[in-house]
Amino acid sequence: MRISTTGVVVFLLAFGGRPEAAFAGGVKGKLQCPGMRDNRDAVVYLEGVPGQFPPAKQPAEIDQLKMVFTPHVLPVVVGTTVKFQNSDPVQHNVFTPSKAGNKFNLGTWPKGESKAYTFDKLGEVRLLCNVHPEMEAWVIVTPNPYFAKTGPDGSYSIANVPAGKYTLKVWHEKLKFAQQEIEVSASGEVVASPSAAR
Ligand SMILES: [Cu+2]
Repeated sequence: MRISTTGVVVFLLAFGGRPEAAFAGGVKGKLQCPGMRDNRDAVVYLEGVPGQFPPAKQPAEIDQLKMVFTPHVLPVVVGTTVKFQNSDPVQHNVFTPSKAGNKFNLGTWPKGESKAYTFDKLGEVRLLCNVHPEMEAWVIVTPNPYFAKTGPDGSYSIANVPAGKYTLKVWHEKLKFAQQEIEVSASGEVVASPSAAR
């Protein structure tokens, strides 16, 4: 069998350097969050993806700025360390009543300082500040990096998902969404837009 030079070049152009791209698809959709200001801050994630998913070496970060936790919702892979920064000229505290956060209380610290916590359990972790009761944020600890957060228009996109059958779940601080079974093929995109139960 003879393989033409042109054929090899075309093959390399198509698959060179990123062989995983040939065996992965994507999941995208658009969610509606009825009764909310807009459709942002829902976390869409996949359960049942086989494999080990080490957390990023760089910590994620949540800032306390102008009396607000930013971002308000932070999805992370289990094992990820999050650095809590205080950028305000007043003292802030960070604690959680949530089991998935082992009910930590990191203490209270001034502007320019930070403390870190490593999230080692799956689930939702509600963050509060005992100095300012109106401050609230959420860390959503997921089993793998196949998650996305919706933007104001409700759209999300999860890229480079290995082919397989998974359960697509949605977390939202106030709404419950139906979960959905999906099948991702080696290429191409699955569209999944589960709806919120009222
Ligand atoms: Cu505070």
